[in-house]
Amino acid sequence: MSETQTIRLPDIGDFQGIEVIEVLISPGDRVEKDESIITLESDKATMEIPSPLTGRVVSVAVSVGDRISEGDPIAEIEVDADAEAASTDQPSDGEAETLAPNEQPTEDTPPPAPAEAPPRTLAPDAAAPVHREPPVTPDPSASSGTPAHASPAVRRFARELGVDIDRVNGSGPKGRILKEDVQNFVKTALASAAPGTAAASGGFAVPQMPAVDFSQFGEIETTPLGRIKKLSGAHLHRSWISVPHVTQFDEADITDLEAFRKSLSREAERRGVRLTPLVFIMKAVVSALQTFPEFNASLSPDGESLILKKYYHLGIAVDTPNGLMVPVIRDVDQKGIYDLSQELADTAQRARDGKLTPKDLQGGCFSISSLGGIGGTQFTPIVNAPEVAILGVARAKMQPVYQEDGSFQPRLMLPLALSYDHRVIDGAQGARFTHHLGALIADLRRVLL
Ligand code: CAO
Repeated sequence: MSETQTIRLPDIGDFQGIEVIEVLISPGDRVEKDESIITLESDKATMEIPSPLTGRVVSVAVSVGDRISEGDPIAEIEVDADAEAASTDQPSDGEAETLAPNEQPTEDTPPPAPAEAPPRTLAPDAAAPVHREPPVTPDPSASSGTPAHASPAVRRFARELGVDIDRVNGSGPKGRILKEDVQNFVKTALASAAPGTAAASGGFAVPQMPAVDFSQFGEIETTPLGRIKKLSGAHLHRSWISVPHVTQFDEADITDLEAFRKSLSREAERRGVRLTPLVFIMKAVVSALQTFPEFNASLSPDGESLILKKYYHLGIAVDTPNGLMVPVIRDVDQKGIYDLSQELADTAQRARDGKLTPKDLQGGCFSISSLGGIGGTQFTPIVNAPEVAILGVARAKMQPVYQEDGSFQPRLMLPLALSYDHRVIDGAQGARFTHHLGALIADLRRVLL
């Protein structure tokens, strides 16, 4: 049996009276769970709101131009009984769980993540201008020179076609770029470019991977990528091709730090937390960022200036069953080791349970990706743009280290890999930062200096 339920606007962070710029459903439409139903736009971010339900749209309570806030009704849905039962049994993807209709968000039932809200799976900051697309364009001369005004759906459509949205002229209200504008752009580009000359643009095009029928070589099984994997994949790809990366390697002698950490284990146990090297590294990173402020910064969208941040929010890469997520631990400079451990453990658990909210994923200044608990000697992390640097931490290993008296001592050495945006950070600064960080980790008393 089906029943009618109301979809309301979930908690989407610090937004009130946010404008509806697109209504993607009409009465009579069928809508699937997680499918976008409306697009909202503030002066800082554009986001799609997904349906928490599968069913038929009975009525739509909002129109383009309306301003809505958390809890306002969006639509009435006649819910499919089967789909509802299925979705109760099997939460989709494991990402932020969806709200039951008419239910207010609570700590245990977090709101759905807006469809385009960055999972900060190495994700763009929702507080920053909406996506900067990779420079794939058939006609750079067509650039309007101003940031594109388009909904996430249109941006996604453009991205799928390899179109740089900033080059498309919008014909919608206030110059908004519509899907038809992207289609016309592609038609014009195809008509004007000679066959096989994607580089007729003067920009560069990523050559298409040829489609291969793998089944001709043996048995295969095709499984769709989850939403988090798709979002993080797009963000990683964008960062990879738009940020000129350099990775600087170094190591820190953590023999003394490890002894200190072990000396605190009883106290940590008493407080109900588990101390790992990561929280000490976080404190050392903040100290290094204070010494090297250009690492705690982002390039302005026009690439003309550097925005230095006076707060210290660190993104921490978390391995979840649904893919990589990078929740943000705020004000690391103001928190002690035990509080940080507790917050890190809680945040990592919520990430793994798919209970992070968009707010948990925003505002990072610098990221740390620690694979030390898993293994490996080194790796090259991808900068979490619009941040300008990321620290990779691999597994510490006991090694014979040469001493000035000619002897070798067994020391516990921690491999560090700092990837940075070479547009902002010079190689010498990268080496200085990494060396300084290594010295801080080796002797945390230096953090006090
Ligand atoms: N060297 C040696 N041992 C380490 C270590 C290191 N660098 N880092 C952690 N360990 C140890 C810990 O001390 C712990 O052992 P004990 O329980 O005996 O103390 C064990 O490894 C497991 O640690 P952990 O991984 O559970 O905890 P953490 O605080 O180090 O990391 C978190 C937390 C959430 C970052 C981690 O669990 C995680 O998800 N890492 C994956 C990040 C990732 O996927 N990165 C790739 C992104 S692509 O660039």
